[in-house]
Amino acid sequence: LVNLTINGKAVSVPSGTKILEAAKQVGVKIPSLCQMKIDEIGFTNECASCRVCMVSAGRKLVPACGTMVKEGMVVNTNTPEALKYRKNVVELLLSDHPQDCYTCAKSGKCELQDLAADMGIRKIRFKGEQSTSPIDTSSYSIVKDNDKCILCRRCETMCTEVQTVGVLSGVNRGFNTVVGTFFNADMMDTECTFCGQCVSVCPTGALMEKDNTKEAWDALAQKEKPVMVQIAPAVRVGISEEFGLEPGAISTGKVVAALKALGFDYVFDTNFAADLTIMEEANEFVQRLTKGGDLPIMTSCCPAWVNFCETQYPDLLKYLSTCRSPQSMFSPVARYYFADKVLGKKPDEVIVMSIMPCIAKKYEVAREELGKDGIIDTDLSLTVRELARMIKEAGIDLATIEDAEFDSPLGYSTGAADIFGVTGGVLEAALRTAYTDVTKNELPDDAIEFKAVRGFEGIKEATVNVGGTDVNVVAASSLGCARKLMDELRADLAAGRTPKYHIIEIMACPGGCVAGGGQPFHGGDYEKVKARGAGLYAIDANKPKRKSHQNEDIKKLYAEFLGERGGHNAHTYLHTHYFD
Ligand code: HC0
Ligand code: SF4
Repeated sequence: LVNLTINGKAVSVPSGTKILEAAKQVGVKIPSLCQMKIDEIGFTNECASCRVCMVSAGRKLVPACGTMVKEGMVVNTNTPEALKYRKNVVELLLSDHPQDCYTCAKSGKCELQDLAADMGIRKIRFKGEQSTSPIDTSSYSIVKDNDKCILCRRCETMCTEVQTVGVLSGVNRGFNTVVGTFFNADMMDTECTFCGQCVSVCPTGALMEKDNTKEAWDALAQKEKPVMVQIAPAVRVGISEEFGLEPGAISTGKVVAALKALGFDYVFDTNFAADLTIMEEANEFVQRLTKGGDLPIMTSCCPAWVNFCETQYPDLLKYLSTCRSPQSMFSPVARYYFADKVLGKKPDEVIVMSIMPCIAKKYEVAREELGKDGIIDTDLSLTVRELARMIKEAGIDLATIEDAEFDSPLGYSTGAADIFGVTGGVLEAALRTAYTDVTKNELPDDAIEFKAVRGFEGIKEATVNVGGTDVNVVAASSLGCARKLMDELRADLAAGRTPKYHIIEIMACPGGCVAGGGQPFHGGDYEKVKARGAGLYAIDANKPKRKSHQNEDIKKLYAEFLGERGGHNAHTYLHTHYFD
């Protein structure tokens, strides 16, 4: 251990520790903009580029994020020199930053704004040249505004090291440096998967979701067409933080009530369609298993993972389940079944929206194949953050609003559906039903929790005996972890080996949808993400029914509309195909 003092407090830390980390151990917070470390997901951004964390070490000023502790070191974070240096750095950053905090999408959540406020900066002393780049609005999901970029490189580290996609990187030199794309292509023309993890770690408004709240307000203002909305599993535990509730607090009834108060005519649950996804996906797996089909089967509900597979592993697309995601199963059921049967409306006489913890879902809903006869299935997909803004704009306090119930029949779900929102959950839900499909028996209540695929490790595997067959399963979250599994699968196939797994679940965001790119910003605090996951497991544990095949409304839907599992209608409305 190395012994040093920080602001007069003695601390002992392993050698190799940086001053900034050591300071945390004695409760000393050193401001920083570029530094962010999330051990759980292997994300470390310590490029020491912003110089906001300068502290006095002996007679020198050093960047705390990039300087290792030394035996006997005396660190002082608040000498006059350090305070002045740090303030100057922020003032210089502000001198080349658009002065539009009032109207910036990140206002109130911006780390640069917070820092300027904490440092008591009251005017921009330096007037200099301003960088100007066009704002990239080319995609359905992301708005990239380089003028707001402070070159912290968190997005680059996320995209390159954790997600292994490599879309974003620093280009040019000196004042002309920007975080750009290959040949400065528009985001829509890159291999971006729209996972949104770069947005999740951006400290400013340089990377944001595309804001579709105006279209949502317009839809609510018109009176001709009823507006239906579905909310994803991870929304109910994510949104709580936006309203001052504890991370992971379960706000299901409150979100429903807030959506009704906003004027949505029917509030339904994506979870209903998650149960439906399990019915189709478990059936597809059992068919492939028993009839010699392509194994492993890979889950297809995460749209960023589907984008990744299409661009990076087109040779493996046949292993993807043909099941649409729950979002994209829900919408045709609402449009072609509920609208007709309950409302007596034609498919184009209703509006179907979704609230998702995800920005890739905005891209998913724009896919032409997820529609019929020129009518797109899902009209609009909003993130949790956009919904929170709408709720605040309407003056509704989610924290105190009285709970309301989902509308019926597309509002009922089993516990299996809730856990979709956390890594390993889809796999666990599928096993609960696949077991019954194969053995015709029910898993006993004390055996339905597959603990081996729970938790926040990037790759979790298990072997489950299903009716005498050992089924090898694996769940991966983050595209970097997905890449490991895909490279392994490719190598096995090339060598003529039997692939190792029967079922592969992939979620692009590390931790699953609870860490989605459309969730409230976690600011690097992964405990929040874990709390959201725990919230979903708690909902599952407290539901009376916890297996998708026990959902009576789903059985009714098959009887009245879909016919057989995996049958003709199911294929028309619930399955899809992919593009290389
Ligand atoms: Fe997810 Fe989903 S679980 S991708 O993470 O499968 O976004 O929450 O809605 O569609 O259900 C996100 C979350 C969903 C879908 C579901 C799946
Ligand atoms: Fe990379 Fe994901 Fe950001 Fe696209 S959305 S640039 S893939 S981190």
